[in-house]
Amino acid sequence: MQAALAVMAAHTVFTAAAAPTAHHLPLLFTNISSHSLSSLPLHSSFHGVALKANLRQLVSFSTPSAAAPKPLTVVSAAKKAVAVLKGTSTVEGVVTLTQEDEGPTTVNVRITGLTPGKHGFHLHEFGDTTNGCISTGPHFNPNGLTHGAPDEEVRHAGDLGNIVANADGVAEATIVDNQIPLTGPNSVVGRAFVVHELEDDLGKGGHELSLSTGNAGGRLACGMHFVLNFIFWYII
Ligand SMILES: [Cu+2]
Ligand SMILES: [Zn+2]
Repeated sequence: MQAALAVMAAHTVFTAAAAPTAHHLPLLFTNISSHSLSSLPLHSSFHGVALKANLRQLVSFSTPSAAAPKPLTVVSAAKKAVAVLKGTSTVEGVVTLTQEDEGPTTVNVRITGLTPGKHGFHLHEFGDTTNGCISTGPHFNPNGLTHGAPDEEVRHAGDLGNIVANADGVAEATIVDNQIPLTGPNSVVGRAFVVHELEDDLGKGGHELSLSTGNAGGRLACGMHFVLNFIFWYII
């Protein structure tokens, strides 16, 4: 039996109205905007599961055959997401995430308008910015642990430590982390990144807030407008 490896990428912007029936569309590309999904009555942890089912159906529908479509076996998937951070100040930025299959997530961060030095950077629980960054809630913490450094076992999943702004107020960082996958129950989709006014003390500052927030001060900018872009490698 011969098997060939092929690549299929996904690229379709779902609107809130189209999302519930998206699996009927014979499209090869799928971009999921959590900004539009957030208006749907879905719990954020549900997104990854729903997405998987829809995408598998998309793959089946797209088979170019007059006969009954043969199910395709997805052997690898690269996932990508983007969040645009904004706030009430001049601080703004873009966070890009990529994940190969079930491997670690690579987070590329570029934020401008900061004061030089360290700033706490976290994934917060809710992708809700209706009341500014405060409505993103606490640090994403599915395991019920206390706040910590990203390289420690005891940490919130959303604890990504500090990013460092240079003299021009620009912070650029690449973070590789195992606790913030792009799909599944602990998915980043439907949550928000937040950059803070102050340095995160990583739970060691001895302040009353150290074990909950790292005492990182106010929330300068936040973003939850994720777009998921899947690229599949599958056997035909
Ligand atoms: Cu935070
Ligand atoms: Zn935390």
